[in-house]
Amino acid sequence: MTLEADPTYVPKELTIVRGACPHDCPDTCAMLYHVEDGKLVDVKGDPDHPMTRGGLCVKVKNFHEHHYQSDRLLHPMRRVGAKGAGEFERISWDEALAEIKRRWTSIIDEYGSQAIMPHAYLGHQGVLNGLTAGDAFFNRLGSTVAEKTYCESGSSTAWHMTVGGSGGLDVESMAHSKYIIVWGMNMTSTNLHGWPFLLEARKNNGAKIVVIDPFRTRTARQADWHIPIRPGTDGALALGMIHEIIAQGLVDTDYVEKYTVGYDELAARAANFPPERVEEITGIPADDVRTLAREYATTPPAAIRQGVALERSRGGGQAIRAITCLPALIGAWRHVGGGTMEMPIWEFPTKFDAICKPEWIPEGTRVVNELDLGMALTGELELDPPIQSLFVYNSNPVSQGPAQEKTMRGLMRDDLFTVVSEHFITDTAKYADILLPATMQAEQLDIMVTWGHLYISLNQPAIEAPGECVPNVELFRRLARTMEFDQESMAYWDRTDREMLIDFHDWAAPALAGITFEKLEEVGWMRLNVGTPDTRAPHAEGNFPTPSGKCEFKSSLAEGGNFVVPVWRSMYDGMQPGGYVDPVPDYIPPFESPQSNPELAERFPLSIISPKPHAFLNSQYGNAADKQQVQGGQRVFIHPADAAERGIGEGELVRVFNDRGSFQGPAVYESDLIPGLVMANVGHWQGKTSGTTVNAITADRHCSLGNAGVYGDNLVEVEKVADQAIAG
Ligand SMILES: Nc1nc2c(c(=O)[nH]1)N[C@H]1C(S)=C(S)[C@@H](COP(=O)(O)OP(=O)(O)OC[C@H]3O[C@@H](n4cnc5c(=O)[nH]c(N)nc54)[C@H](O)[C@@H]3O)O[C@H]1N2
Ligand SMILES: Nc1nc2c(c(=O)[nH]1)N[C@H]1C(S)=C(S)[C@@H](COP(=O)(O)OP(=O)(O)OC[C@H]3O[C@@H](n4cnc5c(=O)[nH]c(N)nc54)[C@H](O)[C@@H]3O)O[C@H]1N2
Ligand code: SF4
Ligand SMILES: [Mo]
Repeated sequence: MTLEADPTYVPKELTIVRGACPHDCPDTCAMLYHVEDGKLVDVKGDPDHPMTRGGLCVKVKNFHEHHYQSDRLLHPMRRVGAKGAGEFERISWDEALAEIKRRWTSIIDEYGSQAIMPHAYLGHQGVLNGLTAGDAFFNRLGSTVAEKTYCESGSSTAWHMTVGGSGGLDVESMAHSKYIIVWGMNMTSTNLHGWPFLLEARKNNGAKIVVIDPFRTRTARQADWHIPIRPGTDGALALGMIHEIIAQGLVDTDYVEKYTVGYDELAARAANFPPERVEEITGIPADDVRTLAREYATTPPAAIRQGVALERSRGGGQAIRAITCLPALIGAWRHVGGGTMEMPIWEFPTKFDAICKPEWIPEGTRVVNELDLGMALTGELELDPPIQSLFVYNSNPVSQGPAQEKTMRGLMRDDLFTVVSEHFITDTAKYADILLPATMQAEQLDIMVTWGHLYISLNQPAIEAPGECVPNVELFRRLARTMEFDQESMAYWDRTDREMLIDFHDWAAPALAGITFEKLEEVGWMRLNVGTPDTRAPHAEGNFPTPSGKCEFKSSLAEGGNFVVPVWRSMYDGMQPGGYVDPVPDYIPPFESPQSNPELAERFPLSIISPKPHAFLNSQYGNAADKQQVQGGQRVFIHPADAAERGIGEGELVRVFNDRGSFQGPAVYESDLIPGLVMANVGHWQGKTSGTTVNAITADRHCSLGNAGVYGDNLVEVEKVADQAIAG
């Protein structure tokens, strides 16, 4: 039988709409939404985008299915069961908004508006729906100001102190590098689209790729040299390298003289870190420290890619200061492909004050750090007035914040009115009194800036929002109307999304020369006007945007006390003066490690790190069956020697614990870890575990710079669960 064309068949019309990935990921991929009859049928990476190169990651490659996931929240809901039980009934938007207004009005009457606290991070990274939407609303409402230091605050503070608001090295320029250090970053999982430039450098220039990481990750396995390091000791290694660069006469004295300040102080500090001492602290053989310093200083162009993991222990910020000094010391910035990359977001001329309206914050309003949420809700942090209402959006603090069990206890409070705007009923959303449904990226308009490359992208809506989902910006527009803000403030909200996006960028800035909103509507994404990857050497002749105009080995921002770094206003606005900060980089030992806290290590002898999951984006996609299959469950990776010492067999259920809490998972023998170190990925959902996840053991304290969290600075003990059961 021959198959004949069906004459009644009408081919569906395929529309392609340009979009951009919304996630808190340095790659910010350019996307092509494929739409058929109003349905999103496929999402592809844009093959023409120099970073995306047509590919999306394992998390997002079936992004269209994510939009239609059956457990998606589509309507406003009200809690009907006990707090945390996850039982809700559908209500209308009008009912939800009226309930919020009623509860907030009574809280404001009784306690004042500061009894309301927002909690948001970068669940969405867009200018409108990530950075913007809530800050202006809550500033106008007069709520407690929530300080957002989940990520990059330590790094950004250190970066600004050293090289100012510079974009630094372009990841694409790393194709020209000859020596590349990937420091505390698992690029093949977390910066997938940056990695090919390193491979190109290896292929074309014979570049050597070095990875510094306590775990032999999938990235480290592909490197030419993996240097295992004890967590939280990178500052000592960087100072050891500085020591050796000076000792071996490898300083670029001309560059240092012309374009840096504080060399003598830095040299004096580094004198305390001879390789033998560095070995004691870091566990890296002294000869390796010497070799690393020599190779790095003598193989131009030399590049350092810094990961966020560096900031997650007590001295993380100072370590990043020391690392960020290295390129100026050897004149690496002279070359295309030389220098260091942290995050280039500072190149984007986004008008943060116009977005967040810091001038709306009533004078004297208090600041509460989001990482202190558990303490704030349980009264451990003495707050007057106490937090009576929490409004969560773009974040999942039960999963991603520290001190998980404390946060859960706080959220159980009967007198706490909790509202959560979400895509799904997450570990945090379970505790909501009111749930509000949010749109996903193919359903909304936004401009995506990024912290991993130099392209600005426009995400255009490709499909209608399902159910009653609204973009965050619309959520706050509705709330502003509900709370009956005055006319002047309503002028902010009465603009269309498009008008806001136009107002929120400085289109006259040199970086946006030749770029207009209309052009972005046409082409989707454009490279900022900051030089091409093949020619860009932003600090070949200094030009550091610091107070001195030089790379500051000795930081002028840290001199004179009252230390506030004016970094990214929307994220770190309200950053408290952090007391004394050493203006010269130093090694500050971790709060918790066997070396720095032997007493604690008697009870909890193992260090733990909880890096990013390969198949989830923080906790997002942790509820998708196909992603769970790739990622596996909440497992506990432990060195075979540490497991043997505890009588733990491979695959046996273990409990990881300290004084703050515990979580469980099967043990996986992992000889690619340094002995004494346990690893468990963050991002798993509690419903898929024994009820808690890795952040149950994380301390709710802050690093010494930028109020960053201490996700990489915790001690634990591990035991077999069976033993526990027998014991009682
Ligand atoms: N697949 C995936 N990609 C992501 C994310 C995700 O959840 N999943 N999250 C995104 C976000 S929000 C961020 S911030 C970035 C973060 O991306 P990365 O900077 O890569 O952060 P991590 O994965 O936490 O840690 C990277 C590596 O640092 C190592 N490490 C831990 N502690 C230390 C230390 O003290 N010193 C050194 N030298 N190394 C250490 C870990 O073993 C890990 O291999 O990734 C983004 N990309
Ligand atoms: N142990 C450990 N903990 C960590 C880290 C670690 O490495 N280890 N990393 C830290 C880092 S670097 C980061 S950045 C933080 C991340 O912390 P979070 O930003 O809280 O991480 P996500 O899990 O991505 O949660 C974002 C939530 O926002 C929701 N969301 C997404 N888009 C929208 C939207 O448009 N509107 C609304 N209303 N909601 C939306 C998502 O569904 C998701 O539940 O976690 C930190 N926590
Ligand atoms: S999560 Fe990152 S790598 Fe994956 S599609 Fe989005 S931007 Fe690209
Ligand atoms: Mo992050």
